[in-house]
Amino acid sequence: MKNSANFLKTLVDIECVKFGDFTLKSGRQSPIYIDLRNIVSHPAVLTDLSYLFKDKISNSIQRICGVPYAALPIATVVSIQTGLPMIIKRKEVKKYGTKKIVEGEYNVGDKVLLIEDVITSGESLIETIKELESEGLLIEQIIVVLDREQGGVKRLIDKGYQVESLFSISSLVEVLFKERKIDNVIYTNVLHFIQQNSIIDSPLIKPKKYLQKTHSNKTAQRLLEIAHNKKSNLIASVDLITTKDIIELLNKIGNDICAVKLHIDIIIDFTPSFIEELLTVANRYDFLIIEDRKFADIGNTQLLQLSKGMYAISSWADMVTIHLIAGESALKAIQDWDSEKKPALIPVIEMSSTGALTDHDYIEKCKKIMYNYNNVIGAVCQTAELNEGFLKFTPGVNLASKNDDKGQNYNSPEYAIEQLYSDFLIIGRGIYSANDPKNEIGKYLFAVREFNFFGS
Ligand code: BMP
Repeated sequence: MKNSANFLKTLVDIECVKFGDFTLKSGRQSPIYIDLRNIVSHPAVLTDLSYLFKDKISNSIQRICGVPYAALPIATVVSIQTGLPMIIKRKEVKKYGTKKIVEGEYNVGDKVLLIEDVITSGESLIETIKELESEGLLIEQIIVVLDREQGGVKRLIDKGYQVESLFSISSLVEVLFKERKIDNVIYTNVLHFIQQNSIIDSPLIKPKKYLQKTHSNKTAQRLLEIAHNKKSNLIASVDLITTKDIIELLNKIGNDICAVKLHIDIIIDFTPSFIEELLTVANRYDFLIIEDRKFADIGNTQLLQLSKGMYAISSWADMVTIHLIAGESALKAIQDWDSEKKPALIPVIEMSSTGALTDHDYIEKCKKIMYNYNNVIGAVCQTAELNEGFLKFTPGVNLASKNDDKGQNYNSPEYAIEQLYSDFLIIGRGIYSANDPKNEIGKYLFAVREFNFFGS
């Protein structure tokens, strides 16, 4: 028997689940299309499915019935697998002969397991239930293969039925994402779609989040204070290549950001005097500095890269990014480093780009390592969930675009805060490429302030 992850991957292979841009019956656009009817042509998949059902069926069940038509073959294999007899509910009442609505043998009072392939609003299940009940059958249990998370399950539970689903769309995409069957863009698009289309009690409606006020790390505490004072959790990623452009931009948007993120090594006219200018603007407008160096080497080399060379990063950066690819020793070397000025660390544990290799296992390994170090204040990530107190920094935020042509993927500020639970939004081209960056950053500020994210 295959496991659930393999089963879900197969659903994509046999095109029962497709990703793209689909127009639904309702006229709405959807990034996912589900039609399990194709399963009927794949006996091995049907057999796998029957195993998944087998464990869930309660002992009291006496008859199995599938909602016509899609669930009929599923009910059949489950019946064969369990030895429980099946009945069929007709879709249309026969106009001749017995005029029966339910075919097969049953007795009034028999306890029925009702099977459905996909549940949306629950409408067709309710219809079937009514007809079975009018024949004197008792609906003991309902199992659906896939819950579209649009209120159907809740509706039936509210009516007193025992309903469960083998999978939900969220669990489906979660598994496919972890298994690298879909990328981050598809994953977030589908989650977004489910959230937008859920009617009642979607598991994706998460409790409201506020930006925390305190932190045990001094730099993180300072960052949080600035964010709360300015009511801005925006970090400008100023990926400009001349010192003049960088300083000019910071003079325009300095009051609206809590930090600037730089790639110091892309500046073509760098001299140490730039650092003095940078620190002066940072002081003037009160924001912190992140150098997005993404260290990724053995401990000893990292210490040299941090402190030496013409950039001498550790002498001016409040925070630096680091990859944990070299393992825990890279963090330990920085923690044990006897230096007066040590930037706080923000490991990059999940990347925003299409095809990023930062899969679930990698993220989990990174988290396990980084939680042991108090100079690690959080992580750069997208969907990863961090332990309480660790700050989530999310790049790939843009109001105007969904992606660029070089693999970058974007989410809106709303989505980053409400769905990804980000603490700090990192915005690059969305601001610095705008015709009027000051005006543009106002739109991002408006979006984040709308949530009362900073409390009252
Ligand atoms: P932009 O908003 O222009 O796409 O810029 C995003 C910035 O965030 C870039 O400086 C990039 O290096 C950085 N970044 C990212 O985009 N994705 C990641 O996963 C990690 C990053 O540091």
